[in-house]
Amino acid sequence: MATNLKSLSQYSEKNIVDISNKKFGIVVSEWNDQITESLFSASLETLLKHGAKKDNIYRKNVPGSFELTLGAQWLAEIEEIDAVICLGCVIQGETRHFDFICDAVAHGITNVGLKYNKPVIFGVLTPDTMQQALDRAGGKHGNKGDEAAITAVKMLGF
Ligand code: DLZ
Repeated sequence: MATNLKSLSQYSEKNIVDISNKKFGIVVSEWNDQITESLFSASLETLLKHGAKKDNIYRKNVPGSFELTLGAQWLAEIEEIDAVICLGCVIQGETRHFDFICDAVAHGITNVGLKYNKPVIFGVLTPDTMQQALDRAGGKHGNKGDEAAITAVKMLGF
């Protein structure tokens, strides 16, 4: 993705662009799928609402959030794909698994975006409890899948 240099007179505060011809990859972790399916539905709905075409949206499932990085790489390396959204949910447990997975996926996703020079969005919930996850997957704190999609759209406006 080449950066589209805009002067101040062309600047739009909301940074929303025409995405009708943009292609999106969405990587969905199957772990905690009650949550990640809800994140996916919200992401999809938001992309469609902003003008993306269903035929331009590609979904890949991975077993857990740890695998989101490689899934993101497989989609990001496809030249036609403009942005990748990674959706997962890692719930704090009693093991150190949580820290390893969260650190790995945060760094991994960042690196994929830098390597392919495309937006690769971190739509991963890292709550302490399932209730907190539900609150952020269509509950009282909204839906982070929607926010992840908006972030992708905004980044395409740069
Ligand atoms: C192993 C594991 C655990 C304990 N917890 C979660 C979780 O809360 N959320 C999640 O997305 N994945 C979890 N996983 C699976 C790992 O992400 C990964 O799939 C395995 O460690 C295999 O690499």
